[in-house]
Amino acid sequence: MGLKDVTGARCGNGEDDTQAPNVEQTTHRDTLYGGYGDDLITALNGADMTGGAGEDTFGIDVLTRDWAYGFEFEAALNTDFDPDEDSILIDEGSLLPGTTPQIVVWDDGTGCDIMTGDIVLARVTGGQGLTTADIGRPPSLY
Ligand SMILES: [Ca+2]
Ligand SMILES: [Ca+2]
Repeated sequence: MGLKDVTGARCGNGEDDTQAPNVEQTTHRDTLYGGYGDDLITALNGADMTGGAGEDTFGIDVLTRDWAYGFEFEAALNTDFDPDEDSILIDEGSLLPGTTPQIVVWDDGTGCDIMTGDIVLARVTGGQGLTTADIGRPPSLY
């Protein structure tokens, strides 16, 4: 949770456009916990996700039109990805046009970032063995 500046906004303030508009957006970051059993957990515009036991599916969805409006979002965080059980889906519409998801393994080898262009969509603890082929890309998660 935090306050985000809205960048790129233009406000009419006379002929002097050097004064930054005083606009803020409050974003609420959810914490999602699956617990026992096989869960589908979807983060919309960033959330903290823990699947717990079972074969969990983690959905990543970012509304790219919100980026276009200048909003920024923290990457989704998956705290307990288990490659033997769990899977990841990224809403196709969350990818920047013309890009495919890229995997960047963390320096300490304990996880990875899933990128679209130079934007981190998700940080996946335990995802260091992921490949692009492991990530499902449905046209919509809803
Ligand atoms: Ca679970
Ligand atoms: Ca699990």
